Amino acid sequence: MIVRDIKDLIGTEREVQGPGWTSRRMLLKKDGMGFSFHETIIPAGAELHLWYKYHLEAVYCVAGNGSIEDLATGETHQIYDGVMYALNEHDRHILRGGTEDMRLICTFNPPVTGREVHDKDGAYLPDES
Ligand code: 9YT
Repeated sequence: MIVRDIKDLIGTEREVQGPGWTSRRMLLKKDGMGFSFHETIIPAGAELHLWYKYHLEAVYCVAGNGSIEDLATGETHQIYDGVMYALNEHDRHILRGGTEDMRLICTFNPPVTGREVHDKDGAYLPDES
């Protein structure tokens, strides 16, 4: 069994930051679950252009607010405590922080391996190990 307290991850190798996001990676590929599991903080007002070409991601908001724009349809969906979105078609999107920092629980399939950050297209590169 794996039991982890987020407080023990802050400031370690498992905390990764990029422009407009901080990710605390509670489960990684090496933990052997077949998916990774993260807490992600998106500050108020942030704007991220993302396109997970090589991963599927599901995201569940547990605090704060923001929105996601689906670049295939032009639709924007509000995000707040209780809303989940799943990028089941590797959907290109813009994630926007709202008026309060968003706290998101995210899972990636296949799992991220460690300290991935987005490339110029907003993707994490595939794991080739
Ligand atoms: C929601 C999203 O994709 N934010 C970017 C960071 C990512 N969730 C991660 O690595 O935790």
